[in-house]
Amino acid sequence: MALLRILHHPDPRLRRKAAPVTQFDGALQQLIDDLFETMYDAPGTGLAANQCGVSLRLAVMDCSDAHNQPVVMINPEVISTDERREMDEGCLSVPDIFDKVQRYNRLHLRALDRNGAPFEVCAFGLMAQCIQHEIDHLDGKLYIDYLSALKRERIKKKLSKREAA
Ligand code: GNR
Ligand code: NI
Repeated sequence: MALLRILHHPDPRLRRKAAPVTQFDGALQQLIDDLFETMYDAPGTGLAANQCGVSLRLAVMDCSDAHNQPVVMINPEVISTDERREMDEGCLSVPDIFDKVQRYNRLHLRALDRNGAPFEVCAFGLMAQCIQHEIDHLDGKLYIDYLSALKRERIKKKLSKREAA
């Protein structure tokens, strides 16, 4: 097990579309374990592989209070959604910044588990929000993309200044 380094905005690696996972080998199991360790350590409710510089369509999540409901989603697809509503959101790659974004309250997800077996879940609330947030990461998107250009510019300046310090 190892803690991975989480990339921060505006790192260009966060902007690449991640590639589907095709090999469910030992290296993948190791990566999944490391992502969980890094997510729980952060702490965060989710972590996408490309936040740690690995450009694969894979994310880990745990939206439970007791941190005892680990979920792995590989090559995820959203099958259906309901209406959107405004939710507070943050991101480990955009540290210490929070804002409101529109997210679907419920969605139906299809994905592969860590062994490559397909599963489907209906998620709502924080879990649904987290799934949308992580799939955005896999597509090279960040939640700040939904904010105004002015807000985004301010956030980039703040984080760039901090990285340089
Ligand atoms: O820890 C996290 N909290 C969170 C809160 C609201 C919506 C999404 C998230 S995910 C975030 C961890 C993270 O950056 N995952 O990519
Ligand atoms: Ni994030």
